Amino acid sequence: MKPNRKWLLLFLLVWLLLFLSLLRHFLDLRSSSLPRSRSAAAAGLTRTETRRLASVQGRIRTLRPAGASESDWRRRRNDFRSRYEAYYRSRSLEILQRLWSGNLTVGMLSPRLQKVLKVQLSSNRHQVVQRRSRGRRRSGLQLYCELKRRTRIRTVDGTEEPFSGLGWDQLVPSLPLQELWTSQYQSCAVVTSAGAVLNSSLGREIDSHDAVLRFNAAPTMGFERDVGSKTTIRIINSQIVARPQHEFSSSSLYQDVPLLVWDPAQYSANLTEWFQKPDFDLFSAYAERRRLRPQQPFYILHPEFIWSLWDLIQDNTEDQIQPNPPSSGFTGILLMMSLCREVSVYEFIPSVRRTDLCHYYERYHDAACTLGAYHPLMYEKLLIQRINQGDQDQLRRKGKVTLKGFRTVQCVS
Ligand code: NCC
Repeated sequence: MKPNRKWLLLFLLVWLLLFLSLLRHFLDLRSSSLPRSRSAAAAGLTRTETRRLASVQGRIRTLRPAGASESDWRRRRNDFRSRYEAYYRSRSLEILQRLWSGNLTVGMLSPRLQKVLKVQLSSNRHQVVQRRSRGRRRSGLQLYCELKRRTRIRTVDGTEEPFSGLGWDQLVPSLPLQELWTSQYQSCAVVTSAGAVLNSSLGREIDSHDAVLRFNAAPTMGFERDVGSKTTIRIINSQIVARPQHEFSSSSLYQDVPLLVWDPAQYSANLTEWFQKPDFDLFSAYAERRRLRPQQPFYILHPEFIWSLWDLIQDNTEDQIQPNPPSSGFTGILLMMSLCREVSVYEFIPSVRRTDLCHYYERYHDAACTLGAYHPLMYEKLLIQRINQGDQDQLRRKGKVTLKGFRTVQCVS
């Protein structure tokens, strides 16, 4: 190559680099001059960036906007997140005290807090037929009796279409879930997966119960001091069986223990419609596990049961609740109240250890895990608070609620 051509090429390259860096600078300026929401503006984020951050119900996984360098974006994202979290923390004691005393409604939360808690009231993806609350606030005993009257645990038993046509009456366990344990348990523990369980040293107390219920991917190994090691039954949602990252077929979490899986059908769907379009495909993994391990008691909650619990929560709440199924936690508490004489629930209603750490077993922070987001979680917690038989000290210090099993209290109808 001639020396002149070489210089020309070098010159063009320098100009190209200069042009690109000017373009990047220009884009940065443009995005920062767009209108912003107040809190996002404080954190230096555009509205699009804010929406991106707030849109994901689970982990805050976001795309870096064009023009922002990785480190710059990460810095701004963390800044935004910590401002939101700081705001939540500054209000969380007040929220907690209201929850402990049962005096909390969504209306009491500022729009900003509702946003932090990602309260989802607007979308109705399960086509729930909304109902008006009767507006009558029942006493603790009346509420307990209403829960007792309306909690009829139901699992898919293979006798209804399409399952009967598929021979599922032979596939599901021959013993109904309610008859799995011959005698009724005296005392049971429900251990939520909340981050606040960490450093609780509750493990020994939890293990002293006759039966312990755990949820989803919550492990005991490595956390024995805080959560104990006994697991009598595990409730899992359909994401656990359907999403590869949970390794349902190989993980020891889901073996050698009775399992109860649930999946939200559309509110008014029949079983055939649900079978054709579940939220996450639980059916193939279920059938496979039943064939491979027929000895493992494994049940599918009937979707009508799930929605009957939603009706129950709505009928006893003055606010309009999220049109989404109750959390595994609420379902689990009612299950154990049907099976046990006394139920201790840990960190469903948060203790003084409250934290925005979502789960005790992973480093992921999101205040919405405890009170908001998809499930009508806050309302579930308020109902459980109303029937708590334990004292305030146990609630505040241990996050422990004590409930009487359904068979121990006589209700006059
Ligand atoms: O988080 P999750 O719940 O598995 O927790 C089990 C139950 O513990 C109670 N909980 C949990 C965390 C927290 N900070 N406070 C709490 O009170 C709740 O009662 C909760 O039900 C579920 O209910 O099945 C849920 O499952 C997760 C997720 O699918 C599984 O963990 C599998 O990864 C859902 N999160 C997402 O889908 C992102 C969660 O909404 C409900």
